[in-house]
Amino acid sequence: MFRQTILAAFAAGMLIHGGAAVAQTYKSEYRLSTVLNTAFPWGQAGERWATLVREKTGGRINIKLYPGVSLVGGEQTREFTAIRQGVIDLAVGSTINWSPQIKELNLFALPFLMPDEKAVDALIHGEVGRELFRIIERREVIPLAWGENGFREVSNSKRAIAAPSDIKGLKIRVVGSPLFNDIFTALGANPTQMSWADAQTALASNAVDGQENPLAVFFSAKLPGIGQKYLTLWHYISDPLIFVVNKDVWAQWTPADRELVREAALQAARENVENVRKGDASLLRQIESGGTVVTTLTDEQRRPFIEATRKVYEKWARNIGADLVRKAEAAIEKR
Ligand code: X2X
Repeated sequence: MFRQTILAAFAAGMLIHGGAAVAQTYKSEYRLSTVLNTAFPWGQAGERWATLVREKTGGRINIKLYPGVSLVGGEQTREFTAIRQGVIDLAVGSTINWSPQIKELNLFALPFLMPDEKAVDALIHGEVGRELFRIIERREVIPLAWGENGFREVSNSKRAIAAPSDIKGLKIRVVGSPLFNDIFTALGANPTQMSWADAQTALASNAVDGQENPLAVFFSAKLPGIGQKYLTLWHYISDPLIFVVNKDVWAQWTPADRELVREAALQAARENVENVRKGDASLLRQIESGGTVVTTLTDEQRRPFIEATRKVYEKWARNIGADLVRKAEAAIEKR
């Protein structure tokens, strides 16, 4: 009899809390926000998460992808606030876009902090990553997994960049917190903040000369086709993605379903990081064979860029929190 009641309650979309049946219906659709669509690893990661959740929950949790940050009219730096407010149920979001609300996420944009993938892993899979998740959770958003947009390389339509003097005077599109303005100003460039949607128009009309984004974005957004002829691999920052859920949505799900959503996020994130990393070599070949002039900085050539942005690094390290930055530096040192 009791068993039947439980089954009937589930069938009616009711959940059992502490033995008492409460009428609680899952939403028919949960809205997942990303900036990029499924032509990019980022959008694919969101889609994969949605698919895995649907499979694992037998369709109880139905997630739909809203790329182009369309739920906030393309204003990617307002995404985190919209997640808190419940306009967005889930997101796979960039640390860059959420750093205006969570200053600690600027950590990943400290110029030349992370020289390689191992350094990224030392942060996201270590104590620093756990601390950042606690900070996000205190802001009432539930973080589940770390993915990757990738190392951001600089491109422009005017000339090859091999030294800070080459970047002088170039109009460079940036997004995120004022940290990016500070970096490019210190290098003598002319940074201008705008959304990704506006950036593509601005690049196509030559309103700006250049931009910075990972190889997969540069390639799949077809930036060479709109005049971005010069690409410099300088690995100045890497941009992790974070898989999150709005906290009221999270609370609404049964503990068992929450675990399934978490597992799905971890799996989708792991696959996303693998895809981004193993895709880079072949992307680079395609970019080069398409006629883009690629400049790969040697360690020696990176040094003047590091020196030119050192004061910006120190200023923002204080802003982010000296303790957290020291912890990150130590973890990278030990990698
Ligand atoms: O706007 C960008 O450059 C992008 C797509 O990489 C981010 O959302 C941070």
